[in-house]
Amino acid sequence: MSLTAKDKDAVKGFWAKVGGKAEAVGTDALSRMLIVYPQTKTYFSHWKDLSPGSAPVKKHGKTVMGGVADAVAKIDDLTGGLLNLSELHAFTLRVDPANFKILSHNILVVMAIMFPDEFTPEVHVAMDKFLAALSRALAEKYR
Ligand code: HNI
Repeated sequence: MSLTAKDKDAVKGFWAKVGGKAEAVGTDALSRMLIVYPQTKTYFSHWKDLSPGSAPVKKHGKTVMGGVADAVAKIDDLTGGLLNLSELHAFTLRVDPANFKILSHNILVVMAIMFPDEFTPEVHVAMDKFLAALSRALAEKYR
């Protein structure tokens, strides 16, 4: 189900409001993923401390949301725009693409908690579709 112009506007409008807190969102979403889906820890075993809010989790939470911000900027061509990131996750990191949906789910949960007023049902469906399209673009090189 592709993103409509209305979805894209909703994503960009919401991101303009919350983008400044991307590091906090990323840190909480990553912390939740590692706790709620402990199998994802295997990809980060080289980190010293995987506990919620730890330095590596904070740093990577910011990195991941930098990737999301990049995807918002490339919302009209996610597959092309995220090609390098897809290659990195597929070939170098060998991340099972099922995990993209898992992290996306946690990002939605955190956004709903942190921005109750801005996270309207319309924004919810647009962000859900956007993160699904982002996950699909990241899974592109697995085919
Ligand atoms: Ni992901 C590195 C973005 C999902 C495991 N990841 C990155 C980087 C970005 C990024 C950006 C840094 C690339 C670089 O160094 O140039 N990752 C994203 C985005 C999503 C995502 C936008 C989906 C919303 N990554 C995942 C998932 C996992 C994952 C679901 C595993 C469960 N990513 C990694 C690992 C690294 C990584 C591992 C390298 C971390 C490190 O220590 O360098």
